[in-house]
Amino acid sequence: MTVQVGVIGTGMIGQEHIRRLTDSVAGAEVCAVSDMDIERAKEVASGVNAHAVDSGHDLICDPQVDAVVVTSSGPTHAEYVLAAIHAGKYVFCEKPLATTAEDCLRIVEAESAHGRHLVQVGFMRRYDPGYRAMKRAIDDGHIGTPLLMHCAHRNPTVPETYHSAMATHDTAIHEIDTVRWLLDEEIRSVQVLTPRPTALRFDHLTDPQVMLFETTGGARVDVEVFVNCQYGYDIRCETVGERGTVALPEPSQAVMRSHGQVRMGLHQHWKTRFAEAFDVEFQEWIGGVLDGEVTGPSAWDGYAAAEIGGATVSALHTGEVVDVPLNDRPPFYA
Ligand code: ISE
Repeated sequence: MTVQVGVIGTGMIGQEHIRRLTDSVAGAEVCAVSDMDIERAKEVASGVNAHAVDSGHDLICDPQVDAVVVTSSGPTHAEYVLAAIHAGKYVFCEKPLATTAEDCLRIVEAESAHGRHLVQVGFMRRYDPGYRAMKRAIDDGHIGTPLLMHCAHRNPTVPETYHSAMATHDTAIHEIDTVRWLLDEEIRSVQVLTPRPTALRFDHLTDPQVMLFETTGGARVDVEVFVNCQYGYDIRCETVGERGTVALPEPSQAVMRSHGQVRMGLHQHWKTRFAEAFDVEFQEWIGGVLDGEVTGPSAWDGYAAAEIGGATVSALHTGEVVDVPLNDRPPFYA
């Protein structure tokens, strides 16, 4: 059987996922797309033999659509995810699940009331081979109890529209999710340090930022977010345990030896650095839809990331240690 997928949002990431679902993922076909810009939707649709529909809500109700992918702008996510749940359709939503913790909770409540897991959030790092190997090493006890994690998230540059809170909601949200997933613990408090800013940034932006998280089990995590590092897209993570450490490998690139030097290229964009992770993520999601059981990052993970993100932005503004006001996890998401 082939899953007929409808994609809401045909911007950069929407087009990437449409291409991926068409060319790389087995068992899926994109049958419908929508966008605020209907001309763009028509153009993208014609490239993959799909049809363009007038709105995201029409796409969700389209009887041909089995499952929905939401890649429209963040503020529209909650209404589309809620509509998909009401229609009883599987929905893959790019991060963030919603722009407020309250809206994430509405989704959690709607899905729990529906009684079946329909929502998956696009935290693609859980599908990256390096992160997966790290998770296995931790779970298999190879480094003992994890005590510390050191992470860095560096982008070469960001546009002028990027502001200081986006360092959390748009960028560190990936580390927030991976820390919770790797350690299988919640983040209970956060503080943000702001070193001397880089001169190579727009004035309104605090960059770099260092986020210090404490988990419920007492592990400490530092996350450097530096979005004007100039030199490349560089993601680092090392977990320090009682008996050893485990770190992400250098993403595979050709190693050149010439002119008396050893050189290796660096990724410049998350699209290429995490291309394999995105492919695996969609293949597993489609497999889950076909099996009637999606197992990826849940609406609860989307809610937790939003709540921890909110506390992180408060910590940036106050300079204080801020406790994360996380609700208790309902058994439905155990
Ligand atoms: C972007 O939205 C992403 O999700 C990337 O992974 C991240 O590196 C980047 O900072 C974000 O803007």
